Amino acid sequence: MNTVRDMLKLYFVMGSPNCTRNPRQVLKESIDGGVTLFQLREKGHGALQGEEKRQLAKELQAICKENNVPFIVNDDVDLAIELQADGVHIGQEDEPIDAVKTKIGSMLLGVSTHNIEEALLAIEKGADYIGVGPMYETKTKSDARDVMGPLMIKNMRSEGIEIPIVGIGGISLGKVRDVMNAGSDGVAVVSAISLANSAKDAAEELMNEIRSSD
Ligand code: TZP
Ligand code: MG
Repeated sequence: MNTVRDMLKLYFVMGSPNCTRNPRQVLKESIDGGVTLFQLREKGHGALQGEEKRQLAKELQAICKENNVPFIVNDDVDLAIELQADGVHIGQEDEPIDAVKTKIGSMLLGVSTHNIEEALLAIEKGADYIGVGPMYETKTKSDARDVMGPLMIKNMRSEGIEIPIVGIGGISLGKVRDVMNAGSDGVAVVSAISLANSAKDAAEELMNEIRSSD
């Protein structure tokens, strides 16, 4: 069984609006390239809803299962429970962390955080890992907070925060090492994989940079 830290190494976050081709194919290729964790984040312009979203979620979950990659659902706690996903990821604007924790029981809980206070609260309320970002400028999330850079992760570690951390936001090849060296356990990316000509090559190249940061 992989630890949460292992799973966070190369965390691919994606929904159909982030892809220019079939998200099932993009996911499969990315896993072939070494993705260690997948989050369905079906959000933004053109995002599927209702039954269409449920169907996509089931198909992507099946691809994850076949390839032993844990499957996380963004925001939609009810869908995560219905599908018995491996986990849920929530932000500061979603349901309170402790309420979600109670609902999901032993499923993994990830929480997006932007400062030390939010990180400490997430830990207190039972998060299994935290996302920290945006590390860099991103076009993917229209309501992203101000860029904080890898320094925020370094500061969290200096404050004694030991929970598994994944940096997110604008991370692409060449930026991975700084995020890892700041104390991150991995990198979470959307467009660096979802919009690459080859999701497999993109994931492989990112993984090489992650490995060389150790
Ligand atoms: N949360 C903070 S930034 C971001 C999310 C979901 C989007 C990251 O997308 P990209 O394409 O990797 O910059
Ligand atoms: Mg959210």
